[in-house]
Amino acid sequence: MLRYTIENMTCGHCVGAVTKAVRGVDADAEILADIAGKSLEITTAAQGDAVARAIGQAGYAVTPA
Ligand SMILES: [Cu+2]
Repeated sequence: MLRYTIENMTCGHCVGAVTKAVRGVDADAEILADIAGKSLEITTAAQGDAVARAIGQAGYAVTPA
């Protein structure tokens, strides 16, 4: 499981955009977002750096949590 802090994930739209970015790397990824905690848990077989890069390219400030 991957766990990230995403500082600028502030609403449902952001969660949708982040989810889309992650699914672009792994269509079967399971994503658990916590807007209040600015955290994201991802169950995926994909490489963490590929997932983080995709989230970053979508415009989100992603750091490992
Ligand atoms: Cu938002």
